[in-house]
Amino acid sequence: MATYVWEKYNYTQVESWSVIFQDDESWKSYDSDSSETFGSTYSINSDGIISLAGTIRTLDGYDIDESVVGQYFDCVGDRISRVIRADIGGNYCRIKYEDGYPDMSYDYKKGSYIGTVTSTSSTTYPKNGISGDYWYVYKGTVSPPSAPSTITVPGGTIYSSTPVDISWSASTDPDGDLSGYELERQLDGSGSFTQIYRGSARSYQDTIPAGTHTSVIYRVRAYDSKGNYSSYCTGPVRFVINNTAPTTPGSITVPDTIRGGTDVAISWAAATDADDNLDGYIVERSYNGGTSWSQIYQGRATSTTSTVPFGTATVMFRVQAYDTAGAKSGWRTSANKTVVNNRAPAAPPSISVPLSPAGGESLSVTWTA
Ligand SMILES: [Ca+2]
Ligand SMILES: [Ca+2]
Repeated sequence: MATYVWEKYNYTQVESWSVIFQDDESWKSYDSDSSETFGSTYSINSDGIISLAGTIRTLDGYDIDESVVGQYFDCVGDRISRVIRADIGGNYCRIKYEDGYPDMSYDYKKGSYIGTVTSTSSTTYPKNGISGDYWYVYKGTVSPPSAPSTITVPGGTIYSSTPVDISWSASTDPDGDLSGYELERQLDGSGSFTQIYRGSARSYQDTIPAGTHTSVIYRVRAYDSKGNYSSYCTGPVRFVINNTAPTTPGSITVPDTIRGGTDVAISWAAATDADDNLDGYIVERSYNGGTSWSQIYQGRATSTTSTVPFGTATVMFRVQAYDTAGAKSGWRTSANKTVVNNRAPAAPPSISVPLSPAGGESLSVTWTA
C-alpha cells in the first residue's frame, strides 16, 4: 500500500485590497502588504498610494477621478454596501475606506516549513493549500521496504532458558529510507506475535523463558523512516523443550591474601538444576576490576587453581553454572583483591669454609651477598 506524503507549513493571512485599476488593457487588484509596480502606468506602495496616470475604479466598477474627490458613493452588487472616498492631489490618489469595513479580501501565503505528514489516503490533505491551521504541499507517494527474503533460526530443538541466535537477510527500499527491522515471536502456535526486537541490526539473540512452551515461530519485517512496513518473512516452527537454567553458585571462595607469582586456590558452592541436567561450571578472571574477563576453567569440579602473575595489581574471579541444554546461571563474583607482590630473597651464591680446619682453633666461614 502506498503512503502519500505532504510537506506541512504554517501560513499567513494577507489582506488583498479590492480596489482595482486599469493597467493598459486589464484590471488588477493589489496586496496591501507589499509595494508593487504594474507595468509602467501605476505603482502602489504599502500605504495604498497609486500613481495617477489613468483611470482608477472600485471593484464594483465605479471610476474614481477628480470628480469624486471628497465624495462618497456606495459599492453595489452582492457585496456589503460601503462607502469609499478618493482624495486626489498632485499626480497621485489615496483610496480610503471610511466605514471601518475596508473593501478587502484575504489571501493566504505559505509560511515556515514544519515537517512532513503522511496518509494512506490521497485526499486527507489538499494538494497545495490550506486545511485547518496549516498549508500542505503534496510530494507524492513513498513505498515500503522489501521484506527480508530469509530468516535463519537454529535447526533442531530449541531449549527454553538457552539463547538462540536469529538472523535475517537485508531489505531494500525504493526510496532509500530503510530504517530497521522488527522481530516477533509466537509461542505454542497460537495467540499473537510479540515484538522482541526493533532496530537496524540483522540478528538478535533470543531466550525463551522457562515454562511449559512447546513450539516457537519467529517472523521479521522491515520498516522505513516514513513508517511503512514490508510484509513478514516467517521462519519454520521449532519445537521447544522446557529447561530451567541452573541456580547461580551460592558463593565463591578465594584466599584472603593473594600473592603474585603463586597458585591461587578458588572454590565455589555447587549449583542445583530443576531439570537435573547440571553439566558444569565456567570460571573467569579479571585483572582490571571486571572491565574484561578471561576464562580459566570449565568443568564439573567445584574448585580450581590459577596462577596470578607477579606484578598483577588486583584480581577478581567469578563462576557460573551451565546445564546440558546450554542454559547458564548468573555469575557469582569474588571481591576485587589487591595482589601482594613480594618474593623471598635469593640464596647467597657461595659459601667458603677452610679446607683443613684444625681442632681447637677458630674457623673463618664467609659467603657472598
Ligand atoms: Ca520507503
Ligand atoms: Ca536445566
